[in-house]
Amino acid sequence: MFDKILIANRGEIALRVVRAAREMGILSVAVHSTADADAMHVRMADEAICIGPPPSASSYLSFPAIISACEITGAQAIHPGYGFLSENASFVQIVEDHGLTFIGPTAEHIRMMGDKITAKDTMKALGVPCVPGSDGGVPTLADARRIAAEIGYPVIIKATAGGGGRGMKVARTAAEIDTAFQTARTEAKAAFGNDEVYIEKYLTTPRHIEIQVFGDGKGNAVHLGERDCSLQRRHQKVLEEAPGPVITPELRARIGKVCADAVARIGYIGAGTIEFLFENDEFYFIEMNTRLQVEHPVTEAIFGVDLVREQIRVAAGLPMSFTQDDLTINGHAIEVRINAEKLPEFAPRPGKITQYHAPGGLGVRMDSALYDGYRIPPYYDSLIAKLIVHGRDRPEALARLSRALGELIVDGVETTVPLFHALLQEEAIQTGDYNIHWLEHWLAANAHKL
Ligand code: MV4
Repeated sequence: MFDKILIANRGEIALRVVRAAREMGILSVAVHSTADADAMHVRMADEAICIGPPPSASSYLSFPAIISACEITGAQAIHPGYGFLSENASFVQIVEDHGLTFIGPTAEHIRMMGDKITAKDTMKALGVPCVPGSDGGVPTLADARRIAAEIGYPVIIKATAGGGGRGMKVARTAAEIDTAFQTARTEAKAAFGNDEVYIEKYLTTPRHIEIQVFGDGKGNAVHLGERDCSLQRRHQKVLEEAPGPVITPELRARIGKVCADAVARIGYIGAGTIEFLFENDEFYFIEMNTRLQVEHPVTEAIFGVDLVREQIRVAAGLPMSFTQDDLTINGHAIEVRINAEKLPEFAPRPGKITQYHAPGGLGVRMDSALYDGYRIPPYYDSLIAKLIVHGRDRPEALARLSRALGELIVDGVETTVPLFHALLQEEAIQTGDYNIHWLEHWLAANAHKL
């Protein structure tokens, strides 16, 4: 096992990794930009090193600064958290070239899943159900017209280098295909330097269901059920829950086994998420994320596992500490993302926290790097806390979320907390009857109340 690891991240996720490392008897090194000298992750880690000025490109994304910080401190491995360098295959290669260990998948697997056409081809070949669509890339407008007509409208054109909602265009009828195709290609070229696109049947009212998988890199893998992340605004998740309100044990076991078998076959190591659209009781693969996700705590809550601990174990060559048979679901968990943003525009509002009180009690987990007097810098993501509640069932989790939100005090900046108080009043939230469009529609009608 490692003696010391470096955390190439900031905020709540850096703190999350510090905590796992400490429980494992592993020393942690925080890195920080000059804007984060007073950050909680810096205070809580065993050591800290400044790696550059505020812009991420010069600090949290700087390969030389981070590799040097490992060499100076003697850290043997790097945990990337999420975002930043977590899905950067070139970084993984450089880490390994320096005799260090990347706590995450191989460069090869990151590259494979980063190219969405390759990811889909791979998953399809492994028996994972995919959205009907083009067989690989669609090079010309003539191909696009022909394939769209074959699939049937509406269709969606996606950039192979995109993902997470970037570089997509819907064509509802044949009259829209020319513009959708050309715009998608032009935007993909400008955004990613790669204009290759593919076409899928556009599913009109699916849910976003993602399966948590975990591999040991030696051909063994498990699944840890699903998360329903359908409540999104502009491709940003707002609330996530596990298990999914409409996923039966039979559906879970079936898709879970398909996913675990697929990642076992490719020799995947560490945490991964296989994203699906779910409509009319069918799963359709869209993308795989080769990182620990923001919403991992809801899975941890219902399975009683520490996913970061497992990431560190398998990176060190140890086996996972559980088998599929050990994994059973206990109750229901919900996470809400608390952002320093002004409603109803969701406009970032950095500033000084004048009063902070975290909720607590049974079934409440607050993942946050906030403290009284903290100054939220303007350079980074506006996520300042994740409130995760766990109950014996979904109604109990909802009641606990309401109670915990009532205890929370964050003064000095505006936050997304009022959104969650309002959402908890909605029948669709209480019953779990929502899809990927529900929140945008609700906001269009209810923004004035926020
Ligand atoms: C789709 C889709 C409908 N049909 N693909 C958006 C993010 C990216 N991961 C995939 N996305 C979508 N792909 C087909 N074939 C609708 C979306 C989509 C969406 C997906 C998940 C959560 C929220 C969403 C909001 C708008 C569109």
